[in-house]
Amino acid sequence: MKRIWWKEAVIYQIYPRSFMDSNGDGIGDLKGITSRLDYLKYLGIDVIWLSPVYKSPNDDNGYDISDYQAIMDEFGTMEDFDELLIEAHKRGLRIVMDLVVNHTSDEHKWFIESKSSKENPYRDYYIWREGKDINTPPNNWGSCFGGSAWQYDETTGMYYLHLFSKKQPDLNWDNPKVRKSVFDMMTWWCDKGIDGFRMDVISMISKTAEMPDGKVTDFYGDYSPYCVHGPNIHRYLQEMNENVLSKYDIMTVGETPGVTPKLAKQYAGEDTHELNMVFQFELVDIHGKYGKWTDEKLPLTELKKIMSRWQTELYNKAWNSLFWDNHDQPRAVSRFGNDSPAYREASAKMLATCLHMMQGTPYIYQGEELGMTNYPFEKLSDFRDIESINAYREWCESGEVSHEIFWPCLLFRSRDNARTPMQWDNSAQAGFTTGTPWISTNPNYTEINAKAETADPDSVFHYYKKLIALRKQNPIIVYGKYELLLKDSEELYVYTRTLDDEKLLVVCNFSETKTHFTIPEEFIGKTSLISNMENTYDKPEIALRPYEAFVLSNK
Ligand code: TEU
Ligand code: CA
Repeated sequence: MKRIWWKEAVIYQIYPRSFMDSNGDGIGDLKGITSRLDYLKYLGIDVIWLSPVYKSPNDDNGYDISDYQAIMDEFGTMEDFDELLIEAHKRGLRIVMDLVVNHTSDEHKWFIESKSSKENPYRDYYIWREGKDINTPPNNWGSCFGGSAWQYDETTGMYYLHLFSKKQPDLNWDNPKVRKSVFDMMTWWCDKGIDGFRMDVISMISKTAEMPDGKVTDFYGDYSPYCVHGPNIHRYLQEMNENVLSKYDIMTVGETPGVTPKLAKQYAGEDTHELNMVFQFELVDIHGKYGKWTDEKLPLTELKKIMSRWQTELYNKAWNSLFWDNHDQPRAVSRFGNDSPAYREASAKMLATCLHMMQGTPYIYQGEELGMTNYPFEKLSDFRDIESINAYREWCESGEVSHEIFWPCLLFRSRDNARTPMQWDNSAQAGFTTGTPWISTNPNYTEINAKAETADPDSVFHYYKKLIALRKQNPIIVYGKYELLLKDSEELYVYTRTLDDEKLLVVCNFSETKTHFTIPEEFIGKTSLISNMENTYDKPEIALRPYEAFVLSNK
């Protein structure tokens, strides 16, 4: 079979603001990342996905870009970036940039021009509409970060669309000049030698021409039928592929909220000439009474159904990306495992086994390889994330929901759980900074840190290192066919991978209870690839301990 580097890679996501601070200002930076490349090389990852490092006023921590071809002041200089790229390539590590082109910052020169007058050549770089009347936006759509999705602008007396914060005006992709400006910028980065793009909310760049009111879900109307998977989305991505992507040996992964396996086969089909893979959100974008703000855990049978549908429906047609968390999600071990002292390590290793034995490219979010946990926020001023702060204000301070009900949901789902400083060692501020960090360090850094774990062969870190090595040694893990077993079990996640006459059995106990399992005959007494607890697996009947996980081969 044709071997492709991004299908065999393990990708590590860095959120630069929280990864490593080299100059004591409490904010992570590019030189800090360069200083930690050997750690990443030792872990065994192949590709770094760098969350945005471009110039930005940081209304949404870099996802509001004011200059795509300059580096954010707090993160350093373009020379620092060039050094990072050279040092990464020296170590055989690739760097994938975060492409945020559904919107820019309102401080981008394009928007400053666009809002200055209706006749400005950049006017149609953005989406301007007349209000229904002076105080009423063009429709009832709500922004992801609270409030209306429309901002009134005095200068020209019109509203502009912002699906995220009002400092993130949406670009008008129907304007060919916008597409050309974006493609030129992408070419500039590819010519610098980067290795690909993660494309922020790329499923949202094509909107319908008509923009009617949406169905009211909480405070505002839902924009998604008109702004997600829009009429020209595939044409624009094919145009991007033809003008830029196809000219370089790079990888692309689309962040596509709302994507289904059927749509993914178009976005990331083997021969659709769009993207290489997409992130699906069926597993993480669980919604309850207050939108995403819920502390409900997904039943295991539901999780298995979602994961299995993606594994089977994309097989040989498109490529999966595999993740438990990222900079927008709570910490995996707190959400899908058990972060109590008794079970944190075992459940972190179990989750890693479950994900890294699947078909697709696995993504590790910074600190996940250490088993880092959610943060114990105590008050609203502990938060930094615009989404979390606005949500508390919109739901709680409005009187809609009591603090007692909303606070546990905020604690459980806030993106800030993933944005506390990377825990390097047990020195002050976990070795992340010599200054005061921009967001508090999790107090459990004294036990959970890279220095302690790289020195402990039984640590979560070394378990991830083993899994990454297994993927390189066993093509069946990359290319084998997936099949779910025991679909109705609420405790065990059991599946097989098959490639030619080789077969793997993956068994994960997602529960805190001892659970009986019968090992199929063909695996008894053969090879145990990896397990997170001492066991022999040489007889059919076993009782799995809480969060026990193992992988057997039929060879
Ligand atoms: O996130 C897109 C997105 O859908 C977010 O609303 C995310 O799913 C949600 O916050 C999870 O609760 C991307 C980036 O990953 C995110 O950091 C940015 O804030 C957002 O786009 C706007 O650029
Ligand atoms: Ca710094």
